[in-house]
Amino acid sequence: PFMHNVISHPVFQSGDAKTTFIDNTPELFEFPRVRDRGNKTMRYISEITVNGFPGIEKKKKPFFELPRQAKDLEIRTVETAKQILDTKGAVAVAQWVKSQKNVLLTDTTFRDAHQSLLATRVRTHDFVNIAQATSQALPELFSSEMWGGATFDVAYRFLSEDPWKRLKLLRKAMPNTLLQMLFRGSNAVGYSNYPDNVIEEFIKEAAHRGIDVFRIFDSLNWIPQMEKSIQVVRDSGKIAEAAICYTGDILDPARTKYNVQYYKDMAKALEDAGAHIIAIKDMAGLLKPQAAYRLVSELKEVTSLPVHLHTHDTAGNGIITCSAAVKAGVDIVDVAMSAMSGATSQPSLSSLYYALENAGRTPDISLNNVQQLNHYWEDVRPYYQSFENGIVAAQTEVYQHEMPGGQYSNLQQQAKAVGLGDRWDEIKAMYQSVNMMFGDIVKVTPSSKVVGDMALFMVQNDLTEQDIYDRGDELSYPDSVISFFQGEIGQPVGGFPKELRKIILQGRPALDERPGSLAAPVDFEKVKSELAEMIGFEPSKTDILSYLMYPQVFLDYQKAYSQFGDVTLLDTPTFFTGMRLGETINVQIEKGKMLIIRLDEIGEADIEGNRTLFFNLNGQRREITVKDSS
Ligand code: 3PY
Ligand code: ZN
Repeated sequence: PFMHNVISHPVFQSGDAKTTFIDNTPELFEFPRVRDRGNKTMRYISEITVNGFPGIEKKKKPFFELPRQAKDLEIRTVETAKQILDTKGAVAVAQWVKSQKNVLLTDTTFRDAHQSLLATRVRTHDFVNIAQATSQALPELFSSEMWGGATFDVAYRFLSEDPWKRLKLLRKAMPNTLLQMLFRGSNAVGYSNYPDNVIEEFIKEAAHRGIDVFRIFDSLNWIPQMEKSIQVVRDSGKIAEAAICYTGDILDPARTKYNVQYYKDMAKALEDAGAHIIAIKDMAGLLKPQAAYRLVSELKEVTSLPVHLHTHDTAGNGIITCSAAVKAGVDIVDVAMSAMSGATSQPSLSSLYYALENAGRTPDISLNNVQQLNHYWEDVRPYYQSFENGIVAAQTEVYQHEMPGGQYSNLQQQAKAVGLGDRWDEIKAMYQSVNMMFGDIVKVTPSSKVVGDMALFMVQNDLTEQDIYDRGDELSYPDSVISFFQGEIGQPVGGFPKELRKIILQGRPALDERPGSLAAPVDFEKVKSELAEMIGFEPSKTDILSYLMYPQVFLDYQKAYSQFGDVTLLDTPTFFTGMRLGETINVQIEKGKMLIIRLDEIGEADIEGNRTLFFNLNGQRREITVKDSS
């Protein structure tokens, strides 16, 4: 047994403690550090145990078995797309994709699937536990989509996680898989426009830290807002996948704005802008099977680039849409593990496999391995039950309202929050009308939020379209709506409706140029010192970038981190529901270092509402007092 106290160490007492003393006797500093981490972790657990997890109904911690791990995987040795990128570059990957006879797959389980089903709440902990097995089990995948979109914001805001750390851990666990992110063009991973140098630094840093494929889109399909991103991705030696956002219905003669020709022209323009791959980004799941066949066939005629299809299964037709696209020659399709698929998510990987069996172009994968991985997700999904969006069946109504999968449940929550929960059908109908009022625009983050905010605003204030034209210049509109009409997220296809723009802007200035071209570049050194001042340590490049995207969210994350430490180490049931009386949990804080925590007693609340929780931490009794805010 060593002494825990530095002051009582003989070398220290002899007055001979030089700076090497610390290096030579690290164990003296180890104990307080472990104890400090233990205290922070127990403080977090106490908060959650007593007050519940913010934003969800407090409930008793359910009993869960450990998730089944993938077993008896068939190990296949193939040259992976990642190896081709690393040895031969992005153009070689695109050529390799084109030379495949069978359709390739992107697995969206780590990003869009949970964004669309579970409000983006799946934690790094649960990805890391299956990442290596996924990479080994499915070497034939084109890529794993695991970053970007809403994952960035939600990680900091709701999960107390640093998304860059997720990237680091997944990169390490999946060395031979292309890692793919969704990038919102000039909105990066945020909701507003950023100066060009922020876009540039963000992409470079993400590429440096392991992103291989950047799926770049603009929420209004405005190519000038995608060009910079495409160029920087190319310059970083990574794969620039430029997306066409699909809206409307190319086979509906009444919807002429977004016809096949429109999408073909856009594909050609993206190819000219330097894309390596063209994505069809069907974010709401509007692409019906016959339309998919026609669109893919015609795109393949005008572009020499591979075509990658992304759709959502909201209307229940996802597998048929993908099959039709495969028949028409699509090169890659997005699918998810079946336990994380269907409804607002992507179609199921294994279902698509069986749908294509013996039809030619069947994906080259081990279905046994897919099923093994799926066991894990069957067991993990119930951890997130509180975040399920409630859409358990197909909804063909999406063909009318056109709301993206990720927005549906969000807007529903927003509606409930302002007391309009019982007027949801009206809100959906209003969403559709607002889209037409705005000139039929592409709806995806952030433009979809503009339409949603306006629809809520109109229902809340019992306004009709006519009311807006009659007395709209006296109303105060949601900020997102004003900023859209000011041109701050870009120019919609065909321009703004002039009269409505005038009514809503009420004399405010408006842009018709690209906002990013006018924004002053960010002075990174200056931001660095400002941020250092606020957080009390020198921020890393990734900290600075995150702070630039989400200033308050990032600062709140830092504050929570200094209070509770690294809560990503907790298992998910404990993270969301705390501990049961008498329960023991293990928290691996480092290789070979474990916190063994038992909750022995929860004291009564005192008159100020404080409760003391009695724990046993690695054999020692500890007390934590928290305020019961019930
Ligand atoms: C996002 O931007 O988060 C999306 O998933 C858009 O579909
Ligand atoms: Zn999507």
